Amino acid sequence: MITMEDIIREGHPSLRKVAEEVAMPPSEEDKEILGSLLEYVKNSQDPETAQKYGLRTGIGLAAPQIDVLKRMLAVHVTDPKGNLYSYALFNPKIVSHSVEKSYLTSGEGCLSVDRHVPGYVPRYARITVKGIDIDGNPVKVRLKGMPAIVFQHELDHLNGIMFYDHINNENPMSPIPDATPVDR
Ligand code: K3U
Ligand code: NI
Repeated sequence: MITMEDIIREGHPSLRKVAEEVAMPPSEEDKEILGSLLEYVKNSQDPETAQKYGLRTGIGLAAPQIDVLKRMLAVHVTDPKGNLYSYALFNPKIVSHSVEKSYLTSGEGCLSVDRHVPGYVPRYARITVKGIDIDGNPVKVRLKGMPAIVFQHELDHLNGIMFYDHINNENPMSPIPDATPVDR
């Protein structure tokens, strides 16, 4: 299982690299890695398991964060209505997105960043993502709100981009044009 010791932190060069496509059908090794990403996020949201292993709570994790430069990510997040969005995908890709933007009013956090970085991170308000699930089946999902924001944060990790790269340096809290605020 993945613990905080496996998660690399900002400054590590792998966080700035573009990850490679995963060969399909997925190998057993790649399936194991993808499964372990989702397992981490679930474990970290279970108070007993998180305490036992010292896991920082997360709602997503991407393979480059455990120094595996392959296009794999996991998201496990509940929207305000209580709907669970739980995905583990190989080769995820945004195939369409809204013109409208959104941003998290509380800003974003990252398991690879051990500090608070304030500021609004502009994201697309709605995205459609295609990818391949752990069994090798194609998946197409439409997302908005928090799940869409988390997906874009994790997709950025596959391209060597950190959330704070998107923050306006001069005024981190300046209004983002055509953006809808999202509360956690
Ligand atoms: O921000 C975090 C959080 C934890 C519990 C509930 C709500 C938020 C922890 S940081 C986090 O989960 C990142 C995961 C990372 F770094 F591995 F990508 C995902 C994320 C958090 C906030 C906004 C967007 C993405
Ligand atoms: Ni992150």
